[in-house]
Amino acid sequence: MADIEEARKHFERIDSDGDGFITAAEFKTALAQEGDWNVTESVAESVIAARDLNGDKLLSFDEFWSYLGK
Ligand SMILES: [Ca+2]
Ligand SMILES: [Ca+2]
Repeated sequence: MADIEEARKHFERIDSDGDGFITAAEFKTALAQEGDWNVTESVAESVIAARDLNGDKLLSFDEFWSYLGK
C-alpha cells in the first residue's frame, strides 16, 4: 500500500519547477537522474499519457496518486 507522504515527496522530486504538474520533460529528467538514460522524450510522453486522466498532457498529484493505486 502506497504512503501518500512518500508519494508527495516523490512527486515533488520529479516536479522540478514546483508548479504542481509533471511534464514529460520533467519525468525524463527525473528518470535520467535515477540512472535510466534510455528514456527518450517520446517514451516519457507515452508514460505520462497512460496516467493522464484529464488529457492535459501533464501529471497532477491526483493522477500520480491514482496511478500508485492508493
Ligand atoms: Ca512541473
Ligand atoms: Ca492531467
